[in-house]
Amino acid sequence: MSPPIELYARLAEVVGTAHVLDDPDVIGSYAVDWTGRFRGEALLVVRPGSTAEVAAVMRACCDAHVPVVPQGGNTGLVGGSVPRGMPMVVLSTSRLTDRGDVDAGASQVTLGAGVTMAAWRRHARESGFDAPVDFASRDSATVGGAVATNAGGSRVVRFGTMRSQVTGLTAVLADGSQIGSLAGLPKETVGVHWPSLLAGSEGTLGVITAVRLRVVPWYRHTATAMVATASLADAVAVLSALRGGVPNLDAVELILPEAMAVVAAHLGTPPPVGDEGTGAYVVVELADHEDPTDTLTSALAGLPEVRDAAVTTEGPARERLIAFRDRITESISAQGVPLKLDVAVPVGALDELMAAVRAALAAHGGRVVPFGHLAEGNVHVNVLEPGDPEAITAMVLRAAAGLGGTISAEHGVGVAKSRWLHLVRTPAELAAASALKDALDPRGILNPGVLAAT
Ligand code: FAD
Ligand code: 2HG
Ligand code: ZN
Repeated sequence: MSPPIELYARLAEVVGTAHVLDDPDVIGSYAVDWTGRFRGEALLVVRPGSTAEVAAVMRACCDAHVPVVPQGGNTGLVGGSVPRGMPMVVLSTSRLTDRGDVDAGASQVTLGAGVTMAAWRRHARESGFDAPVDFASRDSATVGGAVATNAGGSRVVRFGTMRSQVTGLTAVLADGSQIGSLAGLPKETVGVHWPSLLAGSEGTLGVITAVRLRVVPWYRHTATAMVATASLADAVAVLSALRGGVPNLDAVELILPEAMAVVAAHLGTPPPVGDEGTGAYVVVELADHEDPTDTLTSALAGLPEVRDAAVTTEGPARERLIAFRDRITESISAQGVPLKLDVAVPVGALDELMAAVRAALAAHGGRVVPFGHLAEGNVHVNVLEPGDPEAITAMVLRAAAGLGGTISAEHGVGVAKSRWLHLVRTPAELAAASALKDALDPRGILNPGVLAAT
């Protein structure tokens, strides 16, 4: 479908013709997601360079009743970052890359929404600080996208999810009005808190244009261990012991044997620890101003559930070890387009969750590749060649919800999980969320279909 000529002209007037893309060969990549599972049709791609330009773009699209998908690095895994169902304008944040100086006294920094997670970390480190959130798509994922999805990653055990890092933001609503502040006041109580409202809203309530984020001390020394246990229950026992008594815990990640097999084959290297009897692998990191290797080694040595362990410090040896966790997603994609389910349950219910997952696979076919973030009871249930994706999704999401958990821990709901929202939200809650959406976006032009319960 060709874009309306008047809309093209109005957008070009706002951002300049170089930043309104309409060549089908160029805009095709903006219309398919990272997994290759979700694709649609982009009417145009528009790349505003400031909050004022984002506001003018939104006013133009609102006047024309044309839907808009905000897009950052397009690394989202739930289909929320690309057009779907109908042709849409893709609003790319790739030019919103301003970076303020790190404010050491406040331990905060202001960044444009299109700054990548890796650039946030680099920028913080240049001033002796660090970014508290990290995950494998860091080179492409943007801070705006990470706030919009309330992303998690490996350091949540220490610093919390993206939501906890936002002390201020600016955003543009569907009609082009601008809200928010970048003052970053640690204390202010004046009603609606825009960061709280927009974190996790997945581009449905507003386009985030800049964020004021916390930075944390940069611990120059990281000790990393890969531990093999006989079972998932033993892995949870290791987690409990570490949480109970080990300082400076920075990550406690989970790899189940099927995922270890896939990533080890992809890397062309056998698992660094464990044997046939391994039921779970745990990646543990401590980060501190002094080398914490001895602390980690002695903590693990005292645990009866540890069958085997390898411990490394910073440098190539750590990179090799961490690749077994960081590169699982990539190794799955190398084998095909997976069904991705991102569930979490209280850690004590992980065994039951995995029993339900395996039952779903036995009943409906597919190869499960499970891994995740042990400290948050978050399992990424990836399924290759799913026999009946709908039936598997139903069983796994119902099991997670039934165990007191959630259907989306950190990737968001997008379009992939929207019809399952009723499992974790009451009719009253869904009605309130829908009323909020209608109030802020009465024409329904911001990311239609995303987070929309059906
Ligand atoms: P996009 O993918 O472009 O968009 C994601 C959603 O946010 C969409 O709904 C979009 O409309 C909205 N959005 C984007 N920018 C804005 C904005 N400025 N204003 C309003 N809405 C916006 N996630 C984790 O939580 N933990 C992990 O450990 C993790 N590991 C990953 C590893 C790999 C290899 C990959 C590919 C992904 C991983 N993810 C992980 C997913 C994570 O990269 C994304 O969810 C990320 O947070 C989204 O950032 P993005 O800039 O790519 O946003
Ligand atoms: C991770 O923890 C990411 O590595 C990606 O959240 C998860 O591929 C996935 O399912
Ligand atoms: Zn994850």
